[in-house]
Amino acid sequence: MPKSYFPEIKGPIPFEGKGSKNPLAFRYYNKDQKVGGKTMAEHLRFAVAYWHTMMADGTDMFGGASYDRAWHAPSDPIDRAKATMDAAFEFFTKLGVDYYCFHDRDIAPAGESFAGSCKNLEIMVDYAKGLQKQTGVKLLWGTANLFGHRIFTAGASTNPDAHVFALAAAQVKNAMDATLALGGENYVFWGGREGYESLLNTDLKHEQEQLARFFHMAVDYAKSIGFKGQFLIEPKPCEPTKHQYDTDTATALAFLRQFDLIDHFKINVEANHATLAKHTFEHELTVASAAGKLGSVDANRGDLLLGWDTDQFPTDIYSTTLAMLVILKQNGLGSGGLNFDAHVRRSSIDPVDLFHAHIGGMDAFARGLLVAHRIIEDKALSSFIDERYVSYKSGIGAKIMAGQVGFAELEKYILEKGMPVMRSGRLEMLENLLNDYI
Ligand code: XLS
Ligand code: CA
Ligand code: CA
Repeated sequence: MPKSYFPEIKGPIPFEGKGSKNPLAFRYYNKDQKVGGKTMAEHLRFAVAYWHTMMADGTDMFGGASYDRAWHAPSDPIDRAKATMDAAFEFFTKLGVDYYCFHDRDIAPAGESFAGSCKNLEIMVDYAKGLQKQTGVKLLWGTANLFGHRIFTAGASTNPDAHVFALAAAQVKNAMDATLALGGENYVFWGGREGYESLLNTDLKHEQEQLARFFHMAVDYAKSIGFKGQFLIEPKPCEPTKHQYDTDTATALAFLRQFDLIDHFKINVEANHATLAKHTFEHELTVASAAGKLGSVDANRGDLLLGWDTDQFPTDIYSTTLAMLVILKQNGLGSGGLNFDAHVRRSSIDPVDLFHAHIGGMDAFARGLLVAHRIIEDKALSSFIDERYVSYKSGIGAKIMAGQVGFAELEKYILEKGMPVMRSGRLEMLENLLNDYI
């Protein structure tokens, strides 16, 4: 029997339904239950974020580690990485999720040299391969940590020093190799420190061109190794830099279009990054989806009273319902999924808290899925919205949309028909309706 890191959890976490009093059971997430044409597992494609769940130790700005993780005990870095991975796969299977996500430096420790880091990554990729095979758990996405090492303080691909750009490229090359080797279904680029503190020392135009070069190299390299996974950009407005280049979805899409990268990328929307950008989560999802570019989701939430990236587990049914409305409307996330980029609080020191946190997040999204599915089936919102835009379906509206009239014709129309009549947006009524469904 291999060592167990969660002996109190016999696993897999059961579905017990709404009335259950068992805190270690699902009330809504019932993996194989069909909602419309797909099972809940197929709709939601949950993933565990390795960096938070396995690597975090409770450290914050004001103090050091608060959790003792048995899997961090071995003193040799590779032994520690292997123990951590054993614990990770035990956690994935006991929880009952099909996917996980990692940065290169989460699964493998940095070495003394770049070559040493690559070697460590290779060792851990082999180890992960074995555990994936044993458990059936798959890699949703891989990425590279281009922000932790101090050499990346002034950015990775947007660094003013081309030597640092080269290091970042070499690291991403290896992280992509690792993602390919593990059958990763996507590869994520979050901006890390790709932004700036001050224009006093920054050539913004040059840095954006560097970033575009980097992405083109990534596209070329993926092609050369036969990586068919989806590339995703994850916008964030700030933190760690004051201004990040991939500020929000609209900005990232404009960047991709400007630099002829749009065909190669979709967006990974994170809820907490949306609110940091002063958008709602559903706004960011909708902007990405409207462009046909919603690829995946980092499922978490911020705290409205704290202005930073708190990465808490999602528990708000309104938010998950509104998110699932967007996701269902575009018929799912394709190769993407719902990655819990979230950590338990500094005071949640026990390994079992990791189960409570994920169970809550999974139930919140399962419930959001069920509610959103009913709203869509009943056309509860869409019939109102369709009616609101009905004037574009015929007459002058149809001509506007078909490009058959211009300003001169519309002036003539107004002179003939007179002033339009105002209509209520019925927001309060719709809010009540949403509450009825929830
Ligand atoms: C940080 C980001 C990061 C990405 C992956 O704020 O959320 O964790 O998801 O690099
Ligand atoms: Ca994220
Ligand atoms: Ca975050």
